[in-house]
Amino acid sequence: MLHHKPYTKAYAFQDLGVFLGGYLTSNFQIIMKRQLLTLGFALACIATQAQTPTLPKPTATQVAWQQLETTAFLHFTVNTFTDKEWGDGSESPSIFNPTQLDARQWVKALKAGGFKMAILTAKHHDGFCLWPSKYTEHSVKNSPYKNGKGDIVKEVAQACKEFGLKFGVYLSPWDRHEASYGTDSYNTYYKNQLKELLTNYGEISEVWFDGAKGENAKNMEYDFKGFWQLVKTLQPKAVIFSDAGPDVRWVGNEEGSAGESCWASLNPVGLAPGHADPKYLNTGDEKGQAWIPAETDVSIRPGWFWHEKENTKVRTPQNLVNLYYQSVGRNSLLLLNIPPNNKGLLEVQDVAALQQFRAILNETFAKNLIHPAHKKLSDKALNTFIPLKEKESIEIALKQESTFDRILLQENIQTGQRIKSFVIEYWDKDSWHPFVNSTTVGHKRLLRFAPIKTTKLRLTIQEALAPVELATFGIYKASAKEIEQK
Ligand code: FUL
Repeated sequence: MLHHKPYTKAYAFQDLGVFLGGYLTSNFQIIMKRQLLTLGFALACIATQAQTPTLPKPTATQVAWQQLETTAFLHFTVNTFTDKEWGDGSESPSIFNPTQLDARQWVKALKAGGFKMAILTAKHHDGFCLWPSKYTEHSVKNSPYKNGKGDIVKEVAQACKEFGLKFGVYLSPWDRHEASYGTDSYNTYYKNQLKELLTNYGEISEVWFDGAKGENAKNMEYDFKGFWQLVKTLQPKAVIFSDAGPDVRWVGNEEGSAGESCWASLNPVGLAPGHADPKYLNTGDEKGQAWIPAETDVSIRPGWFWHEKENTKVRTPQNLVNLYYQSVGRNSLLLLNIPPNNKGLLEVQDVAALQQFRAILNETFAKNLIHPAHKKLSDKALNTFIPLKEKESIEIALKQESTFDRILLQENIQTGQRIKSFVIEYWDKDSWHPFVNSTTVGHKRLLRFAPIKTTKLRLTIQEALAPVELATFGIYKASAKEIEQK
């Protein structure tokens, strides 16, 4: 490992203290010398602080969340039976009748697709609850499903536990059914329901606060602070999603694309659910003082809910892999929606696409071609890293001359996100040739390029907010199946 101690202003001030102190020799002078040394040290501390900006850092929960990489959304409600995307709240619970519902089938398919968490729409904008809430009649308890004895939140939570996935809930603040909506007492209604979800279903790992607000929302002032406080109190390990955090943010579009440059940092002042510039959310902000990484939510189908006519429009495995590069590969997290159908099952084509998506990724990233001597860059640990300063380069040898077309970089985000721009060159006969010119890295940067054959590479950090901690460098040859068959 390279060790660097940059000669900063701080060291210069310390040296000044030593230098002045060196002139003084008597007892009095020794006291003076000590004082000067102390002065030098104090100046050194001030200068160090002025020089190293305080960059935001993630909490351990945020790091663990980001490492999940691929998570799943399950959109399911009365819309599944009415062929709509947004219900208006007037739907009768009697239409909700998924006769073959099997939450284990859902979660098993997600597991095979490598998804690490499932987030269920416990309540969408139509107000219909997938659990028998005490606070409304508009729920599964008045539906034919299991003769009103069903609890789909419970079934999914249990299936997640069985298959080792984390579980999260979406509880839409916008409610087009509830009579108290639009008055302050709706906040109490909402908190009561949130409390049911946070206390009766085991560990909740993410709570999704949607920003949509519609026509009956004119006077509604949501008590988001109170909602979030409840989550922090009842499920302290859960991350809270909304457009602008507090823990994780929206990526700013529903097409599955994080910014080409994507900072986990953000300045959330003045932002609120439904009130944030999508472009700002898409790239984040290198000057942002809060760590609020981007979550990329996108559906495997054109709609968020199941529609029979969209059975032929399921994304291909290659298209899903593309989404992975555009989200996880740009310092974000993929939240892919796979909607159950009106029987209560995931469709076979969706299940097959998930499984093949994961097979392609597994094949591509099976073998890192880097030389084993670069252990710190090839082990999976974040805290074994190579420190690199701005303008500094590192040569990276391959195990043997090989052809490859993918590179993976990771920073030790535990101490923040620092790389602003970098270049990668390959060695050919007697000179270096640049072939990658890129920007942010953060948790993960994936690069795709035409195949290159070489024995070594050179990475140069061009700009960085602070000394870089390079945790991973991966060199791969993509699976042939990644190329979409037309
Ligand atoms: C949006 C909602 O309006 C959509 O129906 C969907 O739930 C999506 C994930 O969030 O704001």
